[in-house]
Amino acid sequence: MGVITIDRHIIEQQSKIPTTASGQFSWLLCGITLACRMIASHVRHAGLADIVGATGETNIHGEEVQKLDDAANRILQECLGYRGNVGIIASEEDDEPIVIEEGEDGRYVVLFDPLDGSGNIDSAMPVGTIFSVLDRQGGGGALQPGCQQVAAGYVVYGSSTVLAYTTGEGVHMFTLDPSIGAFVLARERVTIPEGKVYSINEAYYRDFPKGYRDWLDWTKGEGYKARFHGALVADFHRLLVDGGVFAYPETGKHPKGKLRLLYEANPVAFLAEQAGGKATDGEVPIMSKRPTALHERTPLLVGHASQVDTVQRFLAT
Ligand code: FDP
Repeated sequence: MGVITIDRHIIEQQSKIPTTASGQFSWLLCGITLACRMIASHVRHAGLADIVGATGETNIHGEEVQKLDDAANRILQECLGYRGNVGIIASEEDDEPIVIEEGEDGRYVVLFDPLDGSGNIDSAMPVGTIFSVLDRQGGGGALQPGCQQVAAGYVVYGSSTVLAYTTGEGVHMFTLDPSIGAFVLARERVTIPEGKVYSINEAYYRDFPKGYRDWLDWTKGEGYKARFHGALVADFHRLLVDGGVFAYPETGKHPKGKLRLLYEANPVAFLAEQAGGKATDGEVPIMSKRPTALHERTPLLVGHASQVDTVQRFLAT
């Protein structure tokens, strides 16, 4: 069988689905994986080149833009801009979506957070890229519910660089082999193990809704471990590998949750469901939510199905 690179995997997956077998969709996904390899190289060289620290600007969310945020955003824009089939791109770093191709050729919308957890850069902690792909053929633009995603994935730039993606046929994981510059298949059809691990910023305990506080109290003495990286992609990757549950609920500072529905919660929810898990905002499934704004925020509870159910029982009381 030989080495299965991500490009080969994507093409083989797509050839199984006659409606998307034109190669156009594969060409689009290969643009994302190329961009992520380039971002990985920037992340690895961050301490060596003059690309650590802030640009001095703030983004639409009022957050300081890091130099690597800016570089990662430009790389994705560039790699997707010439695909020919990308109509709209929307990024955490840009106020408005960028229209690349108005006509029918611009069939896909790509939404992304180019460098998730960028607060981790200066301390050499993991960061990531996360993306969601929508089809415009049903007439929708960037504001489509998550259940209409045609692909989603992330790359975590950690002790190794790992990519996971889904096109609705399971979740597949690849490791970047730096010696050949390619993502190589590591695991196919990943499922979330149950795992007694929770990932939540417990420093906000007093600010969480009562159900979350009751659940956190209950976990003590139940054999749980806590893991929180401060980067959604890294925490979600750990969850896919080791199991458990991740939550970022409503807080006083972020009454609607902190994470962004379209390019953080939706792709994570699609991956989680494809890996046998669940993702909810505490009331409704994340992928059923109808977005009304590009940078809309949502509470997020995601993980192994039975672990999510346990939290929800506390939320319901
Ligand atoms: P960041 O702002 O550094 O990009 O995307 C929001 C996010 O990171 C998530 O990746 C992460 O889970 C969360 O914020 C961490 O927020 P807190 O520092 O409030 O815990």
